Amino acid sequence: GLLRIDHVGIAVADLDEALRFYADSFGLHCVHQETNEEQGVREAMLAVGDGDGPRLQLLAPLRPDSAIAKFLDRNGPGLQQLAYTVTDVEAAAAALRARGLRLLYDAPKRGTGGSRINFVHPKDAGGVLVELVEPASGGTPVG
Ligand code: MC0
Repeated sequence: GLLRIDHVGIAVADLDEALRFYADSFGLHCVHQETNEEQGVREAMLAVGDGDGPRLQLLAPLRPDSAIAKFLDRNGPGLQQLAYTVTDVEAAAAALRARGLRLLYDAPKRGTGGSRINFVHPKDAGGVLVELVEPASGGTPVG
């Protein structure tokens, strides 16, 4: 099942500019930054409050043909995805497939910090791109 909200992803055109905006306007700071070539993104994770809860993920495109670039072209900057932590991404994906939802990948891909990820197509999830995240640690609940 879904353990908790892992992060909320926001598409931005320029990562450095967005990081300055979130620091200056909301006092939110980056705790992790990484480039994911396969996903075509530069991404930053921002902690909220004590940092134990869900994070904010800023996603900037690396290439014009990437998912984030397409999203920005269509919608402009804004909420792009809702990610849930799961213990076992393959099991979670199989359970959703069995309920008739389309998963984007046959097998998990690599996400933030060595996590394993898959996505539910937004058309099968009420207009929300849902990401499943199995953390590198194996999804042990925090707190
Ligand atoms: C597209 N649609 C969305 C959407 N993206 N609806 C809600 N949220 C989104 N983010 C809607 C469009 O408006 C359109 O609706 C329909 O879906 C188009 O579906 P499509 O033609 O099948 O697909 P595309 O080409 O628009 O691509 C959407 C898709 C793509 C979700 C398949 O973005 C994708 O593969 N995403 C998964 C990978 C990803 O997002 N990577 C970046 C984050 P209408 O009604 O106009 O037909 S990387 C990440 O997140 C990693 C680093 C991590 O967290 O660890």
